[in-house]
Amino acid sequence: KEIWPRGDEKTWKAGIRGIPTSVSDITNAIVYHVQSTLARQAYNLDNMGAYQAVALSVRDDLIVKWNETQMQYTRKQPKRAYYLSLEFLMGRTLDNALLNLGLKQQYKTATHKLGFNLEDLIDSERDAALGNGGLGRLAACYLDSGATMELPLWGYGLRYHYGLFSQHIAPDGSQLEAPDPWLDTDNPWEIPRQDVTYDVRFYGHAERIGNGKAVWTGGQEVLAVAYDVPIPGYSTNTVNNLRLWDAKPKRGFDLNSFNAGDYDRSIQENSSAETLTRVLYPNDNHMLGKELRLKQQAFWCAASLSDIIRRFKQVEKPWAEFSDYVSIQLNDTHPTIAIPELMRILVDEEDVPWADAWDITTKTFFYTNHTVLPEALEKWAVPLIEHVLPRHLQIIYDINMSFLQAVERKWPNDRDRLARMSLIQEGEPKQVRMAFLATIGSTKVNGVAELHSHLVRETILRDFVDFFGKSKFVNVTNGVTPRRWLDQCNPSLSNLITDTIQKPKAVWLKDLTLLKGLEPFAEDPIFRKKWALIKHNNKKHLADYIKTHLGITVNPASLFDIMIKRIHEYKRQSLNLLGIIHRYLTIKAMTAAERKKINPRVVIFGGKAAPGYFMAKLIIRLIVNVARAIDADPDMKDILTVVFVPDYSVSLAEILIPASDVSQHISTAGTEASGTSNMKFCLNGGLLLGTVDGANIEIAEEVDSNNVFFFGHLTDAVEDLRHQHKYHPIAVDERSPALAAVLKEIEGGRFGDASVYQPFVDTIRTGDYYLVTDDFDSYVEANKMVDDAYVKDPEEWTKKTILTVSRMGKFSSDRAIMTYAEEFWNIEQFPIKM
Ligand code: B1N
Repeated sequence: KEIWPRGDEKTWKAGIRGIPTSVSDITNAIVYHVQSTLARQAYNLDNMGAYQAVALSVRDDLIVKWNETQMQYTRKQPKRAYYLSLEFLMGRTLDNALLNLGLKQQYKTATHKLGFNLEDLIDSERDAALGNGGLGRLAACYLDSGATMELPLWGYGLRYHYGLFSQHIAPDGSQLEAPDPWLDTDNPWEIPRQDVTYDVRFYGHAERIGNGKAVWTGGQEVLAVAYDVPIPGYSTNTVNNLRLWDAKPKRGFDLNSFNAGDYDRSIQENSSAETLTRVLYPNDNHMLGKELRLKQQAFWCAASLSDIIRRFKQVEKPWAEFSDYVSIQLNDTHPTIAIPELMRILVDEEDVPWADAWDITTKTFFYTNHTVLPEALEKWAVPLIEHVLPRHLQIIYDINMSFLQAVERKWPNDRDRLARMSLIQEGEPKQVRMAFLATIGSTKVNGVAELHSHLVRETILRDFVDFFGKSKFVNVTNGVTPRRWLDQCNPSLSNLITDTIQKPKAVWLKDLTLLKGLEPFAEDPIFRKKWALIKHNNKKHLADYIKTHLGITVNPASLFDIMIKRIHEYKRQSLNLLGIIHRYLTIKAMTAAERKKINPRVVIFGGKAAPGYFMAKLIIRLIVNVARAIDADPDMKDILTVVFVPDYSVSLAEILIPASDVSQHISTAGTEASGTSNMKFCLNGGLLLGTVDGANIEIAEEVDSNNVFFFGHLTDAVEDLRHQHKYHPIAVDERSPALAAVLKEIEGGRFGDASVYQPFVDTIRTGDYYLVTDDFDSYVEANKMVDDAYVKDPEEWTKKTILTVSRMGKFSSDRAIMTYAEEFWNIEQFPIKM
C-alpha cells in the first residue's frame, strides 16, 4: 500500500537529502553538526568533539541508504531472515562505515581541511563491546556480510547499558574488572525508536482453557523500546538493520503506589524493569542459571517476535505462509525460548491449532550450536521457568509430551532412550535442556566447523540424528569479514594485494577466493621483499603501542608470537605459559655464546577471564608475573620477552593481528568449536601454531599442512587419555620430565609466592582434564620447528605466509552467510536501486 505524503509532494521531494560526496559538501555537513547538533564552535573543538561531528555526518549518509533499503523491502516484501544473538561484538563503527560507503578518502581530506587527522578521530571512538568473544564477533561479521551480499537480513539483540567489563591489572598481577559505561558518551550509531515498543510479561499466572490454549495474566509488564543500528554493506546500497531492545518500565512509575503515598515502592518497579538491559553477562562458554539472564532472554525473544509478526501482518497472508516470509537463526541456545514464545502467540493469541502452530514454528527456526563443552550447555531449572514464564513451561511440557510419544512410536519400550531424549532432565531440580528444545524446534541444526559438527552429531545430539535423520544436522564453517579483518586493519597489505592480483578492491574484497592470484608471486623475490616489509612495519606499529601503553620495549626483529582469546582452561593459555617457562629455563642453562644463536621471541597474550572464573584469573596472574620475572632478568634481554596486553578488545585485535608471525590456537583437541581469530591471523600472513581442532583443521587443508605447525593428541585419543588420568594416574615427572621441571620452578617460588599458584599447579598434577601434560613435549617440539623455520630460511618463511594468505578465500564470512541464505533460510539477494 502506497502511503502518500501529506502536503505538497514536490516540497517533500525537494527536501530529501542525498549523500554528499564532494569534499566541500562533506566539510559543510561536519561544520553543521559541530555548530547545530553539538552546539560547539571551531575554537573549542577537541578530537572527541570532531569525532562526534564526523560520526553524525556519516550517520546521515547511512540513514539515506537505510531508509531506501527498508522502503524497498517493505514495498517488495522479499522473504527475510533474522539473526537472533544475545551478543553483537561490533567494535568501532566509523572506519567501517567510511570504508563500506566508499567515502574514506573524501572524509580524510575534509577532516584535514578542518584541521583534524581522520585516523585520530577514528581512534577516539569507544568500542561497542556487546559481546564476550568469538560468538559475538561472529554475529558482527555475519551482519557485515549479510549487507554486503545484499541479503534482507536483520539482527536482533539487547542494548546493554554496560558492555563487557574493562580489564585492569592490579599491582600483584591479577585481573581487576571495571564497568564499561559505553553509552555515557553519546552514541551516534543508534537511532532511538520511541515509537517502536512492545509489552513483555513476566511471572503471573497461566490458566489452561482447553485445546492446548491458555490465558496468561498478572505479573510484571516491561516495555521493550527499539534502538536501530544501521549496518552498511561494502560497496552496495544496502544498509540493513540491527535492532537492539532496551527495557523501560511500562508506566513511568507505579501510579497506584504513588497515589497511596508509597513513593519508594513506586520507584522500585521502575528500577527492576531497567535492570533488565543493564549489563552483558561476562561469561564465555559457561552457563550460569541466573534469573535475570533468563529474563533477558525472554524479553529479547518476545520483543523480537512481536516485531517480526507485526511486519508479517503487513503482507496480509495466512499463518501457514509465515515461514515463506520469515526465517529465524538462533545463535546458540540463548534465544531458544523464542520457540515456545512463537507457539504461545500462535496458539493463545492467534487461535492457530496446536499442530499447525508447531509446523509453522519448526519451519521458521534454525539452530547453530557453538560448543560441546558440558558446562556451557544451557539448562534452566524447571521451578525458575515456572516462576518467570509459567505459560512457556506449560508449552515446553506439551512439546515434550508429543515429542516423546513420537520417540516411543519409533522405539517402543526404550525407557533409557526416552529419558536421554526428554526435554526435561530428571533431578533436583528438574532442568530443561535448551539444546534439545532448539533441535526439535528447528528445521536445521549446524555446528561451526567440520570437526565440531561431527562431534555434535556423534555426541550431544546423537539420539536426535537417529530420530530425525542425518540431513537435518549439517556444518557451516565460520568465516570472518575481510573488510574489517584485512582491508581496515592492514591497509598496506590490502593495497599490495590489489596492485598484485590486478583486481579492483571492490571486487576481490567481495570474492575472497581471488586471493589465489597471489600464489605465483610467492616465487618473486621483489614481491616477497615488499610483503615482508609490510609485516615488519605492522610489528613496529605494535611495538610502538606496547611502548606507549605498557612502557615495555620489544624489538620488531624478533618473532612475534601472539595468543589472544578469552582465558579458559580448555584454550590452554597454561600450555603456552608453561612452554615459555621451559624456554626460559633452557636459555638460562646456556652459555652466553649459545644464547647469541637464539632466535629472539616476543610472546604476547591478551584476553579477559570471566570475573567468577577463579582458575582463569589465576592463570592471568601467573602470566603477568612470569612476564615480570623474565623482564627483570638481564640474561633474557632481546632474547625472550613476554607481554600481557590488558583490556583485549576488537580494536586491539585490529592492531595485534596484522603484527603476528605466529599465533597460537592450542585448545585440547575436540574442545574449540571453530575459532575465528585463527582465520584472521592467517589472512594477515601470520602462521598458525595449533592443535588439530576446530577450524584449524580446515585452514591446514586449504593452505597445505606444510604451512601450519600442528602438534598434540587428536580428538579420538582424548577420551582414553582422560580415562587413564583418572584410573591409572602416572606422575608428571614420569610423563614429561621437562614439564615437571617447569612446575617445580613455580612451586619453588621463582614467580612469586608459590602457595598462590598451587591450585593451578594442582590442576596439572592431578586430573589434568585438558591434557596439558600429554601434549607438552610435542608442543615444545612444535615451537622448535617454528624457530627453525623462522631463523634458518626467512625467504621460505615469507613464501609460506604468502601462500597462506592466497589460500584463505574459503574463510570469508560472505561464503558462510551465503550458505545460510541458500541452504537454510531460502532468501534471495535483493539489490537496492538508488
Ligand atoms: O563461538 C565461536 C567459535 O569460533 C568458538 O570456538 C566458540 O568457543 C564460541 C555461552 C558461548 N561457543 N560458545 C560460546 C559464549 C557465551 C555464552 O554465554 C557460550 N562461544 C562460543 C563462534 O562460533
